[in-house]
Amino acid sequence: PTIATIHVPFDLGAARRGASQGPASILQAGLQHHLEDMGLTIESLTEVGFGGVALAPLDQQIEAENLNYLAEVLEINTRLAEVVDLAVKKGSFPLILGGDHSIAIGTLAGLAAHYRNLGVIWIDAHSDLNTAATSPSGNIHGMSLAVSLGIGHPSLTEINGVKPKVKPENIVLIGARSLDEGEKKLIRSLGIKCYTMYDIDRKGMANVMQEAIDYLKDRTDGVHVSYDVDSLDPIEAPGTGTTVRGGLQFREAHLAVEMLHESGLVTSAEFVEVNPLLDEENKTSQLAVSLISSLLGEQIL
Ligand code: DIR
Ligand code: MN
Ligand code: MN
Ligand code: MN
Repeated sequence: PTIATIHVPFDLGAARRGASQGPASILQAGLQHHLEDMGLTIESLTEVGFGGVALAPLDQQIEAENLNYLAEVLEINTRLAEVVDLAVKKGSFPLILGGDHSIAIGTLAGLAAHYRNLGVIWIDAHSDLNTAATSPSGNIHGMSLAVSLGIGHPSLTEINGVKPKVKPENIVLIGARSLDEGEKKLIRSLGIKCYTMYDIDRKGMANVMQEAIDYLKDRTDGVHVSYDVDSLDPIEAPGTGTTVRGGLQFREAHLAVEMLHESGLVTSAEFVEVNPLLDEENKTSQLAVSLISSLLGEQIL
């Protein structure tokens, strides 16, 4: 299908500014040409932003504790959900470029209405399963998967009506190595499938991905890949706001998306948390281009 590229230059869900420059930087690193060289058809790019409208006063209208920039996160995700919804309606493959990971709220809200059982592969050093009550930071990019499960501030869980957007049994976490106490409890109590770095070390990425694919294949009618670049080791991806040592190696990260492409299950994807302000010679943006290409079918030979 045609690829609908959706840029979301937003970083108020994160701990640090700069992820808002991720989409431009990934584009600058040659995404468009690369995908066209692969023979893919790319729709003209859509940007989801505030269009110069200041939203600060809205902040006081929503009662919320430990939810930083809730009004802005709500607004951007409401807009993103509409754009993603439209892209799916048109039969395109939505490719969302973040932006911090709070934008998964809008992505999944836009996708949800089109699937009975949407699968989600969440590739991340974190699980983003916090709530205002469990979050150590108040940053909503650490809560987006919980919100998508219907757990969180009602203004966020109710975007686009459908609630929840995804069921716990249709989620697979890959690459986790920094989980907060409340997140661990939620993973256990909901029985969410979670392949930590320990599991990847133990079984190897090929086995982990095969298990993940086999697990999702029969129970889902579409699979969304939510790829946080902090899943990679900081040596490979220094340009991101919350690096954690002991992450995915370059080839492990690629093998995961190569196998996902091969599975034929993937129906949408987002790449988030690229922060060019923290990057070294655009390494992380270039990495994003290469991961996106692999997910969309680029092969070595
Ligand atoms: C941490 C960091 N668990 C939090 N989360 C991040 O603030 O909730 N997610 N960085 O990608
Ligand atoms: Mn994340
Ligand atoms: Mn992360
Ligand atoms: Mn290439």
